[in-house]
Amino acid sequence: MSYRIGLVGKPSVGKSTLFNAATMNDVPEGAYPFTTIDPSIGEAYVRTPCAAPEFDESCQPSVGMCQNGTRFVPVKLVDIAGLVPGAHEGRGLGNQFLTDLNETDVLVHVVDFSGKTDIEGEQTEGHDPRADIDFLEEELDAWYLDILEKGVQRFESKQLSDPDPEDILAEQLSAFGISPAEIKQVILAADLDVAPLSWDDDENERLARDVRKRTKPMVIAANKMDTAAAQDNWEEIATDPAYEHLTFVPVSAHAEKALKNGAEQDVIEYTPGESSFEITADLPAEKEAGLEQIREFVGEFDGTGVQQALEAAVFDVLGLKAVFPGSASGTWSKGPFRDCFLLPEGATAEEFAYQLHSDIGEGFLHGIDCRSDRQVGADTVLDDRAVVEVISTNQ
Ligand SMILES: Nc1nc2c(ncn2[C@@H]2O[C@H](COP(=O)(O)OP(=O)(O)OP(=O)(O)O)[C@@H](O)[C@H]2O)c(=O)[nH]1
Ligand SMILES: [Mg+2]
Repeated sequence: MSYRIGLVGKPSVGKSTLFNAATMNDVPEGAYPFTTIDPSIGEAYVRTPCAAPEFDESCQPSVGMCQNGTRFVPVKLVDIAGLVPGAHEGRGLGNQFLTDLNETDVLVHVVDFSGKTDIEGEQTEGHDPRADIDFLEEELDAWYLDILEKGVQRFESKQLSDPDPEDILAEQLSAFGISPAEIKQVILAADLDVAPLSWDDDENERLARDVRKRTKPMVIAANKMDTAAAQDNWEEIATDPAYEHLTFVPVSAHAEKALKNGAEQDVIEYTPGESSFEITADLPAEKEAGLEQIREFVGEFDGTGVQQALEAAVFDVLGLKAVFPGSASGTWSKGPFRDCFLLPEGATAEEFAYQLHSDIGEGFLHGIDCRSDRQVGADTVLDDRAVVEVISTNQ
């Protein structure tokens, strides 16, 4: 399966610009709200150091690519329509937005840190980006709460059949992809009584928020950081203790787009995500000056932030790890290090085998950690960047 990262945020923050820069697509970008109506889905990548050089191999990726020893593993990126306050009641593009959101595993909340767009995405000056961060969380929570409350009502109407509350709630919240066991964990972690009918409004709200945080983990992409106003806001907000629960990444989607364009036109050499690039052609003075400005920016912020935001979402917040199928003996039927899989946090050797193929999983005998040549059992939790050969009766 391919993981899906959703780009969310109010209109005009730069979601489509970031989407285009990351995927090199051509979705319309515009300085007016609701430029994007249908979500666009594209292929983006997250980086991990390739394991092939450690084994003196040169890799041949079956998907994605490898540049200078950096593996680019594909993920799906979804450019979702702008969200305005009241969307859960149908404002703006309302429910359309919420349906698109359901299909994502993790969110990158793109926030216009320049403060030059108001809460509805119209041009203004001096808007506090904190209002946007708050509103998006509140909007998502309100939407979860609506659905949770319907679940509680259904539970109430089924009292005669004495159902387990977590079963009814998980069914009601099924669009969010949460199992009865996970709901129960969230209820217990929130220190709530397991009987939904005893919950008051505050407790319902708390539970909705906890379920939202668990099913839609989020990174803040502080966009438009190429402007002075955004850098001032960054100083204040990224260190604000009120937002300790969030991961912030400074981003200039414009800079990434310019560098990708330059690389495509063969005037610069740039590996996405890096904090430097090389100009390889004679350029008009104006263009060169523009690139020099970007050079200063990527030097100071350690890249344009586009790759970094996607990677923070996938590795830091969602907790995925990259795992390479290996060969302990160094013999490869289809070429070395063709694949690199993203697996959920806590994935075991046996789960990895199932990911390769259900038959391989069913015949699982043991794994071999190719770095140490040691056997690993079915329940061994794999590390990030593990290189594992699976030994199975069905090979
Ligand atoms: N300075 C600066 N401007 C940016 C950056 N990214 C986007 N913009 C500008 O912000 C405006 C809105 O960009 P879009 O990508 O269309 O925004 P959106 O979030 O997709 O908007 P909707 O589709 O309406 O929800 C455009 O004028 C972009 O050129 C950036 O990194 N820096
Ligand atoms: Mg857009």
